Amino acid sequence: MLELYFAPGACSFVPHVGLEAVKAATGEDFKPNLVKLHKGENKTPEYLAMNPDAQVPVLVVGGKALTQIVAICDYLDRRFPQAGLLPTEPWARTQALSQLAWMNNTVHPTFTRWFRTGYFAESATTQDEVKKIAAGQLRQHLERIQEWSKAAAPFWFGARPSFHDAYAFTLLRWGGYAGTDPDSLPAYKAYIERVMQSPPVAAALERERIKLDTYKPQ
Ligand SMILES: N[C@@H](CCC(=O)N[C@@H](CS)C(=O)NCC(=O)O)C(=O)O
Repeated sequence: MLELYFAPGACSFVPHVGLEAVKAATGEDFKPNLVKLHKGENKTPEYLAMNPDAQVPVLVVGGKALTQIVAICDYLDRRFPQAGLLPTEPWARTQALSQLAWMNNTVHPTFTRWFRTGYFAESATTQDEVKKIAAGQLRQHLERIQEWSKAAAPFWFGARPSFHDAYAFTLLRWGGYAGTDPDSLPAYKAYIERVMQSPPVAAALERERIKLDTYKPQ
């Protein structure tokens, strides 16, 4: 059976939703393994043997570990084409991977600067600057996602929710911590409210016990 190592509210939500969509479309079940990051469960020798970067997600397939969201999503889509997770036409599929890679390698690391500022600067003054710059960049990234979300009908790729919808939810939720009020991005928020109601996303939200309730004015 497929296994997913995930942490509530983390980026592992993206393959988590993908696996729920696969289960709904094909009946293929998965074992969810909760990793408590705050307790260092991602730093044990056993975990580091699966992912030396000490990160979630990890997908285990037949005893072998697969890391990196973009690769995990590509694998799930190729293995379960009947789930319709990504477009099949070559150009549309590659564009979809381009958007997913951008969320993963550009937006996501900007949040890392906000959440884990201590990795990037030592003094409190410099950390404040790093956070302020990251928060401004995040806002711009979220505005770009809002523009894309206006084409969602009702989801990113049409009728069925997929990885991009899950990442869009995760990034808007994280934006709340960094001072972006979801109400200030009304089209994005309305789209995410639809996404949250879809059965695969609702199942993953329930398992992770998370909501879109993180906003704190800075
Ligand atoms: N590029 C990686 C990013 C993974 C990542 O940043 N994971 C974070 C959670 S969102 C993590 O596990 N961080 C470990 C920690 O915070 O200790 C991927 O696509 O899998």
